[in-house]
Amino acid sequence: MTDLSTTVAGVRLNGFAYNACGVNDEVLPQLLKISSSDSAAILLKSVSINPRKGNESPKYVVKSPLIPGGTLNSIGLSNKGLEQNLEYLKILKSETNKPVFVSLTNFSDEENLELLKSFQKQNLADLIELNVSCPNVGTKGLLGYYPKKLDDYLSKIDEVKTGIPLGLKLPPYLEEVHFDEVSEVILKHKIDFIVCCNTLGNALVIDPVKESVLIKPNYGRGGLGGSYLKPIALANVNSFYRRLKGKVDIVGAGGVLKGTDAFEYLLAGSCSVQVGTGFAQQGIGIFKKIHDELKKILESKSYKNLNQVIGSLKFID
Ligand code: RRO
Repeated sequence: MTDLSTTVAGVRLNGFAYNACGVNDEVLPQLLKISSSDSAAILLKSVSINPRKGNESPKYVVKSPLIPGGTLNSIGLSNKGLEQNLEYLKILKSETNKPVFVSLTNFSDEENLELLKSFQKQNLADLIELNVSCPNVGTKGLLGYYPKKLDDYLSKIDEVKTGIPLGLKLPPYLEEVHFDEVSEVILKHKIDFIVCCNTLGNALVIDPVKESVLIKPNYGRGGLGGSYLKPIALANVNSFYRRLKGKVDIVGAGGVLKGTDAFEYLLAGSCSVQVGTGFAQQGIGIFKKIHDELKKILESKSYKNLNQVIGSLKFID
């Protein structure tokens, strides 16, 4: 029997995969559905202090022959706000033993600190993910792409850190120097885990028949997710794994649609994966599917647990 349990920043999960932030995780009925599924944790949609409606529709292409391998979104950070999410957390923690994770928006350092303090005071979240990589709001640039600004921001966060493990949801990086610089910042601030990675921002999909974009916001551009992202996200996981191994846990995200995808993330160095596009396209059953398929793969290779595989990717001499 292969054991699929794992830990992220010391939090025990009884499976390898859980829901990615932003897919079917904004309101209580959706969260309760995740709670009763095979998702190994429940991750709430990124929270801002005030409720937000997000961008105008159409804003999310989930299944289209024009983008068969993935999704395009410019949801614009719709969420029910701090107060409501604190309430959701209370309900979820009283109804389930599953770990419940929170994601915080990054509109300003002040707002971020207030959000962080509120969740720390309530002390119910098992993990807090700081989303420094939403590609669809604001024009000041993604914090994740500016290591110096990220460093300054995390210095403020350091001052209010408590016992709840803290992680960063990072954007996809494409340059070696980014992996070096961001790793340095992560180690300096003793970040407990990272998630690699958010959608690839400002992608454009065109309908040649209608001669039109597919989504309304931002001239049709949005975050690209799914299979298109997988090779990039795997490279991000492994590039950080080689730098942070043993010090910072890495959660993979991007195109986990089946068991083999999850297995590849394990090889690259992930201790867990988030499922976004797969959940949006295939529904709640995907968590059991990935669990069963991954188990089969590991058993066929006689692996007894995930630790035997994490980061064991072979390179060519
Ligand atoms: O809500 C969104 O538009 C969104 C967010 Br917060 C994010 O982190 N990543 C994404 O692709 N969309």
